[in-house]
Amino acid sequence: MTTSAAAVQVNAPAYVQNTKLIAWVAEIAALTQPKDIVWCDGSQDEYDRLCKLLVDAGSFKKLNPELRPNSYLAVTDPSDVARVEDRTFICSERKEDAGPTNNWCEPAEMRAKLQTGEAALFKGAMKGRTMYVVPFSMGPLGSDIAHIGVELSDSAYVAVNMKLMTRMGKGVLDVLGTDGDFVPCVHTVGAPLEAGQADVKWPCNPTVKYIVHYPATREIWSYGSGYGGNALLGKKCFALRIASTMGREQGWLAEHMLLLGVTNPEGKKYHVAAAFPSACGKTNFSMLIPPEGYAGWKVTTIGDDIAWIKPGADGKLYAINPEAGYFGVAPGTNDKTNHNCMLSVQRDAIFTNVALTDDGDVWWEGMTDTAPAHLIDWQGKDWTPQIAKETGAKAAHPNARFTVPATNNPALDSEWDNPAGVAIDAFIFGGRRSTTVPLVTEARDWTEGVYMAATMGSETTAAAFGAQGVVRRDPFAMLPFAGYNMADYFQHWLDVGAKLQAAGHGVPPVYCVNWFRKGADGKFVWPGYGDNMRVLEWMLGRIEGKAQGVENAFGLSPRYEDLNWDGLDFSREQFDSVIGVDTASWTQELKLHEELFQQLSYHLPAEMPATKAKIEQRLAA
Ligand code: SAT
Ligand code: MN
Repeated sequence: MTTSAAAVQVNAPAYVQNTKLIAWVAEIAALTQPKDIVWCDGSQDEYDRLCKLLVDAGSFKKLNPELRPNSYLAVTDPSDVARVEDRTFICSERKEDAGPTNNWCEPAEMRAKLQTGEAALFKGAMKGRTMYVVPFSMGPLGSDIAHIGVELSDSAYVAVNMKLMTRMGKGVLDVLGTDGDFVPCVHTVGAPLEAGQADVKWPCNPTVKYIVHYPATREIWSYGSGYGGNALLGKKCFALRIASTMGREQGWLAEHMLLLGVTNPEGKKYHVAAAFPSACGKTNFSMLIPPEGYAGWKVTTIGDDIAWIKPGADGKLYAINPEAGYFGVAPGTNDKTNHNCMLSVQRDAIFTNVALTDDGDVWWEGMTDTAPAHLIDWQGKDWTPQIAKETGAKAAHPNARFTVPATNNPALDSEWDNPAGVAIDAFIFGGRRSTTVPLVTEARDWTEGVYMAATMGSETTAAAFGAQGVVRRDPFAMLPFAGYNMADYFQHWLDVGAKLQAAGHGVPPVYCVNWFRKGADGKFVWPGYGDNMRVLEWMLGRIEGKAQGVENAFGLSPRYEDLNWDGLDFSREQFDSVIGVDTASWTQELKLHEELFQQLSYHLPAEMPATKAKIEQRLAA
């Protein structure tokens, strides 16, 4: 420990009573050597002060307050635009416990690299920067389902985003008390400043990134990136990777799912949890506006990305949204695809990597039918429709995001902040597949539902670094987010269902959906967005015992006459092209399921190959 490190004042405010927290802050400060430490109280004053600091540093641009009140634009380093899955590690004691779908490194080896070794990356990593202490609650303060984390970060951008994305600040420390437990999250942009060295607008480490989880000690260490899930550690790192391991031990589920409420014209309300990979429309689905012909129906948002789900004493599964804001994909969002979202981001928003208009507002591809005549693109260059045509330059990065508090959403569900959560009536799993997978299929039982979720495939998107549009298996939409062996994760889902059923309770029905089948012209056949209500209505009809369907090899799907077509011109032929289970395609598809099972052979539940065998038999029949 150097003398300069020892000189950093921890400066805990008097209201901080948790001795473990104070000691840990001191320890991390000694390691990372920030120039000072700021404890975030979560107040509006603090938010405004930090935003001003970011504006003064050139990291934020304040948007025109008349067009976009209380909102900012940040643009990142081109190397730092998405989650880095190949730099994400699950450091369990045993490699098998991380499983073949995660990167693994022995904890001691990783600790040497990050903390203890001669050239450990976190040593002095915060030099010349302020370390923010960001206490946050994932879930309503004091909820039985909620958990507390504290993120130490040298990024003011992270601190202000955490204020929007979580319940952040002093209230959390009150709940933490003198001896409460928290998940320690350490984050640095990995760009220490030497004395006199000028800062850049988006500090990060362009070449070295580590997103590291130690499930045994429930720690998160993130180095080198300032972006999204790499840096806002409450989100994927805690609420999915660490929480999934907690849920496995404690009998609950941490899922990459939106949560919505849907109320029918009779006033009966249902709650649905739906898993889709990143950038496959969870935010849009959670804010759906029922189409024409659906008078009296209402969809309300509880969450748009993550659900924590616990079995209650009554045998129902209760879910909360651990987050308090939305970090959603901007491109493609418009008044038609997601009107509620457009209203949500009308003010109080932080935009990252979208384009700037000449009048100080934001724009992204798909926001309006016609692009503005001139923009500054996300890389700070002049952009015109002509330049775009000639060079293919995007005004906004395809993974450009908005951060906005949930309370801005006009469709926010009245129960969204209920500490008890909402009882789940149905699960949906959906991928992005231009072929093969039908619009909607009901699983015949829980095991078949787990199989559908486990074998889900999806075409990759810009939400993660790497090639796009490639089909990969994304079990439960959790491929990048499961904190332990994926095969054990399947088993955990089977166990949760088995336990409920053994106690004489029912389990929610499980559906597999695919909004993304394409026609011969390469265009999506299903209109999607608001029209997804038709599929939702069919599911609720099934729950109520009113709606019909027919069995196919995969499960049970509606016929044309089983869906409500009021207000939509969609032919029987079009429907056939999105609902069919084609034998040749499914024979091929099952080979990919088999590949997944080969990969996950260690601890793979026997129910998985058994269910596959049944599908094969039905296909052959
Ligand atoms: O960057 S995030 O991980 O928060 C967004 C996503 O990929 O879902
Ligand atoms: Mn997500």
